[in-house]
Amino acid sequence: GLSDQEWQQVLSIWGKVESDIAGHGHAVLMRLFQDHPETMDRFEKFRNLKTHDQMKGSEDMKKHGVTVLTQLGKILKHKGNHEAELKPLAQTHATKHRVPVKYLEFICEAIMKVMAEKHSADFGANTQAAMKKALELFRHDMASKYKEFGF
Ligand code: 89R
Repeated sequence: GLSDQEWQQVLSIWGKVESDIAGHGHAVLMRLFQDHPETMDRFEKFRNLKTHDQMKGSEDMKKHGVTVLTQLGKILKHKGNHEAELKPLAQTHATKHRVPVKYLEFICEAIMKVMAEKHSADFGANTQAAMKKALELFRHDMASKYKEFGF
């Protein structure tokens, strides 16, 4: 697990994400779809977006970015005691949306990249390492739940 200090670093930098959650969420999804276009096929509602400009102008993508990062923030604030939040999320993503664990790794990479771009001054080596650990814990526990759901 993470130390108290590591959680403090994670939640402190997350405060900066929350100052513009729509901007961050949109950037994360843009980054995910650009680096891994196959992930976009999971979304019926985004399949019509073909170009960079269409994605950039999509209010729907912005809205979904808020949904994803708000949920992730709720999970992070539980500092690892996130069973109650993770279970329903793992259930929909395993059994309904069929999102592979590998895709969770991709979005975590996208989150790290966006945070590094937007907050270079506050996202030093220690904070980056703490954030990476928190996202790894999230992915690890999602993967365990996936197994329980037979995915
Ligand atoms: C797909 C990661 C993630 C990844 C979808 C993916 C959308 C929170 C992918 C709709 C799809 C498809 C939907 C349905 C969806 O359903 O539980 O409206 N996700 C919905 O047609 C993540 C992560 C988080 C997260 C949520 C929440 C909802 C939702 C909340 C709505 C409620 C529900 C990890 C950071 C595939 C591209 C916290 C990815 F590949 F990136 F891992 N979701 N989602 N998602 Fe998804």
